[in-house]
Amino acid sequence: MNDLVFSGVQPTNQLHLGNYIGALKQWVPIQHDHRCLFCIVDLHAITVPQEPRELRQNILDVAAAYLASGIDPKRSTIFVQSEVPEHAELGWIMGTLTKMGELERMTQFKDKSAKGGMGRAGAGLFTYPALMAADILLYDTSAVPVGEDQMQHLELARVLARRFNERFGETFQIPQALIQKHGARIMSLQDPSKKMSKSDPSDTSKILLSDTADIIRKKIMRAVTDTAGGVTYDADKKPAVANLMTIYHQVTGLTMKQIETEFDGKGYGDFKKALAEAVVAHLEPITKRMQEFRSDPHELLRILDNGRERAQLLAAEKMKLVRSRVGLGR
Ligand code: ATP
Ligand code: LTN
Repeated sequence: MNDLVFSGVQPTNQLHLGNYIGALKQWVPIQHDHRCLFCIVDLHAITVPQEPRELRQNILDVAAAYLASGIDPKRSTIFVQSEVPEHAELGWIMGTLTKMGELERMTQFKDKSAKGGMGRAGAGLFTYPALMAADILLYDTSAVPVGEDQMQHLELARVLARRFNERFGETFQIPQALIQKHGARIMSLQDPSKKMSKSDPSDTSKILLSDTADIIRKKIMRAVTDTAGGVTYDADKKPAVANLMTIYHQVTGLTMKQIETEFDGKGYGDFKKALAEAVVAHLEPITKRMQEFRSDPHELLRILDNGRERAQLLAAEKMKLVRSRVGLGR
């Protein structure tokens, strides 16, 4: 049994607290007992238009965020997806095994293509999940720590692994999703029915990893709450407060019960003040380390070079087997 862990983030816009809690923060402890690959998925990023200069900066920003959050390049491999061309190659093969109907059901595609209509969406946006399956299967990944929004994509990766194995013989490990109980879906601070999202145009809906302490305080004090009072956890009846409690739980380590006890008899104002200070205290060292990594690109580039070499070795070996199974080449 292989125990490899793989995950990735798209270098689009700025990372927010949802990305940190749902993905990065979850990755840090896993490194201690698993081999880990953490990828910056730039080929996925270009499924919606990106400004080339900005994309290149965003790639380094994501690398800096990984490191600042506690990913240790001595333990884990950090690399850029497009620098290991086997991802695109296996993505193509996975695309040939994927049914149009399976892709049409993907809620992320439906959401992202809704504005301009399906006919205008790029074909890459449509086939995005086949490339994601390739990312995962290329390394015989056993577990993929992600936020809840990626469950559907991961389920397809499992289906494609089984389909390939049935058709061409045992080749790929079937990966599992690793989803947290509290924190897999951090919601918008302005609308608790929507997930906190990079592409949300509202600044106050999300806390960015690059926000200053004052901006974080302002955004949290302006976050919507529910009409029913009291800091008690009820995701159905009080979704806004449940979301803020989830964030508090994640940044302090307190359980929901402990949080309820701490704020028993107190109002939302007191809770939000404490939450703001806890988020600031948690993010401040991360934001600072991110800036330090960004001010020394040589160190970042060295880490990414190293990561590419390690990932490349694994990917090349796996693709040799895949090509021979499928009958490609001579
Ligand atoms: P976009 O809004 O452009 O879709 P995104 O905010 O979803 O972007 P991604 O790069 O697609 O960001 O996601 C990176 C990781 O962060 C994934 O594992 C994803 O599941 C997780 N993630 C994204 N948003 C949230 C959220 N609100 N709560 C928890 N995890 C999240
Ligand atoms: N689709 C993911 C990013 C992603 C990914 C992966 C995550 C691409 N390839 C492989 C885990 C494993 C997203 O966050 N939007």
